[in-house]
Amino acid sequence: MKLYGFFRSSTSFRLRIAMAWKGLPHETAPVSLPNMAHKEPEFLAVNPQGLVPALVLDDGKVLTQSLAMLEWLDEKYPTPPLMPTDIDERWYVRAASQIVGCEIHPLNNVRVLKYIKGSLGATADQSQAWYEHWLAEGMTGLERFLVTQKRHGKFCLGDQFTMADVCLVPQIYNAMRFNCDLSPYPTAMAIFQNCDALECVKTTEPSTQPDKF
Ligand SMILES: N[C@@H](CCC(=O)N[C@@H](CS)C(=O)NCC(=O)O)C(=O)O
Repeated sequence: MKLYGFFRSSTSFRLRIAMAWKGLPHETAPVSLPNMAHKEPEFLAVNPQGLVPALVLDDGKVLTQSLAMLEWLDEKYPTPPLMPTDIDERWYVRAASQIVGCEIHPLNNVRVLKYIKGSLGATADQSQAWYEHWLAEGMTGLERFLVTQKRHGKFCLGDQFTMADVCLVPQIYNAMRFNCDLSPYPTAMAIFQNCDALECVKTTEPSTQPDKF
């Protein structure tokens, strides 16, 4: 398998964590977002949407969209799992994953920040304020979700490492890079610290990647 990604892309980081968790060997193919390599014909031939990550399977099939990819990996390689078996718990893990994947990440993506700065003329401070606002909205929602659901433990779902944790970790790395105040989210941050100690995170975090700069 060949994973196309970028070292500090949080959706690429999700895939790296999941593949390391499952011990799946793969080739890494860096795609430079600052150099717009994701819009070059070579990469568009892999993912016509022009976004990372993309996973090329050994039979040539291409998987895109990180949340769908994580579930595919879990169905194809079920051990160790990233999803619980109980349907209520599966809902819970998907809901927590989607708070990050649908409520935070899409609003703070590279192309969104570029658009508000480039086409709409926002200053660097305004762009930072945008990032912090949507991060806070999403993280407040996630913190409340974790606290009121009362299902968390060492990880989002008790002591079981799941897709929800796979989504949480890269988002926190990203928020730290943007110097966001994460103190209002003690539950999520305690979970993050536990995840950050895992080998599958330590060996895949952005600074370990060959394309880091
Ligand atoms: N919903 C997609 C989002 C993919 C995505 O937006 N990837 C970012 C990197 S984290 C990207 O390729 N950005 C390029 C750009 O915004 O131009 C997924 O979960 O895979």
